[in-house]
Amino acid sequence: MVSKLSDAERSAFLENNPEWKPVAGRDAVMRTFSFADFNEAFGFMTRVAIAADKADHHPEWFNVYNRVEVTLTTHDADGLSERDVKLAAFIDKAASQ
Ligand code: H2B
Repeated sequence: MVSKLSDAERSAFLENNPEWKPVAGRDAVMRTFSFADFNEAFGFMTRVAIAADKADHHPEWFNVYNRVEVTLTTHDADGLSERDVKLAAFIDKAASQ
């Protein structure tokens, strides 16, 4: 069983990661990434997909050409958990490579 972030943990995450925005109506966060072209966007998605599958924790995402919208939440916890915090850190790193 995965537990949800406490209110303090959620606030700390949002404060330390202002590019990740809370999603209206659900306990989730979202960030949009823009790349030079589809090739770079898909390279990013591939790196994230491999790490996410290894961790058994997967993003919700939407891609159009060079843009990738990523939503993170933990379905098993019905809200944000430490798994989303870890995946967000990996995603931010992958996007800057
Ligand atoms: N990804 C996300 N984002 N949340 C989950 O709760 C989750 C997941 N659960 N990936 C995993 C898969 C679960 O369904 C499998 C059975 O381990």
